[in-house]
Amino acid sequence: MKQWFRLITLMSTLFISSVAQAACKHEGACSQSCTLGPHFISPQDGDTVSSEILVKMGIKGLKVHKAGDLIEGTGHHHLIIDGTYIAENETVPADDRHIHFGKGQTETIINLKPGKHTLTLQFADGHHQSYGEIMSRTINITVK
Ligand SMILES: [Cu+2]
Repeated sequence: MKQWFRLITLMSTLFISSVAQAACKHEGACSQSCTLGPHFISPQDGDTVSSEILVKMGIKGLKVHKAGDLIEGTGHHHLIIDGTYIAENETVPADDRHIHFGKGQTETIINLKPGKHTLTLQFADGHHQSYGEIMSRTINITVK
């Protein structure tokens, strides 16, 4: 009886670790998508891309919701081009380098000039007030 119990415990441990491994199969993707906060599904940090860039945004730990409604645990994405994260509770500016996705969008196409650029995702609440550095993610890309 004891051995049977031990076998079940071992099997469930193996099962859980294999599930965890499957979720984190690609280490690069894991370091982003397994951590709380926003992450880039594409492009990835260090990528070289053409000038028209499809940006896909993900979020872990909070839910995407349209701007205007202030609901705890929700917010929307902001893409900051060649800038930095917005301090907690500060309003995310709205200009051509700070793009709001207030309809709850999770992908967009941007055009950048050739050279090195940074892209920052900033998650903010329904009133565009930043959740701070912890809810931001910056990657470096090269446009050819
Ligand atoms: Cu916003």
